[in-house]
Amino acid sequence: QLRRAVCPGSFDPITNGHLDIIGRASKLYDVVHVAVMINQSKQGLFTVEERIEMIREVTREYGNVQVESHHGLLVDFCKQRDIPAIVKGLRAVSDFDYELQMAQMNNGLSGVETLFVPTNPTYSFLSSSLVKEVAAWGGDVSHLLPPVVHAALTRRLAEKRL
Ligand code: COD
Repeated sequence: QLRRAVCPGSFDPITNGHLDIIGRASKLYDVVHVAVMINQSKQGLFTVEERIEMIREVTREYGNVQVESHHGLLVDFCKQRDIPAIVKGLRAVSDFDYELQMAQMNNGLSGVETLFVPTNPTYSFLSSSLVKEVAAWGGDVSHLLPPVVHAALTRRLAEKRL
């Protein structure tokens, strides 16, 4: 039986911080599912399809990463695929409060476990929303994103300015 885990998120867009966690999870599990969770109340900068395409491209080299979207509860995504573990990155104590709540709720709902991986300190301040804000004001974020994602972000922000 293959050992599976899921890395869930919005990934709007995927950053080097996300990628670091996915890459580390891919060494610990046979298959890592990346779940792009659909949140209809949040309008993304990228469509879910675009996010999935970018994640596929930057995780291809790992060889054991499967990328899908999901509309609904994360525990249902896990149940449908027989995934017993959620892997999350923890950036700072501030993440812990909410992450602990979600981990306990998810465990109570279905028994799924959550494992926390400490963020690589290089990326402890990094979030998709900060990257978008800094890039929108012309700041250099090229060291925080995979090159294809940085190119896509630059293009999308230029389109929005037109
Ligand atoms: N370094 C390391 N890890 C990072 C970094 C970084 N710099 N940035 C993000 N991460 C990791 C974190 O583990 C984070 O949780 C994950 O990547 C995803 O980050 P985002 O910002 O893309 O996604 P979020 O925080 O919007 O994701 C929240 C979920 C979509 C996972 C959550 O809302 C969810 O599970 N929703 C589904 C509905 C559901 O089941 N709700 C009930 C939950 S109890």
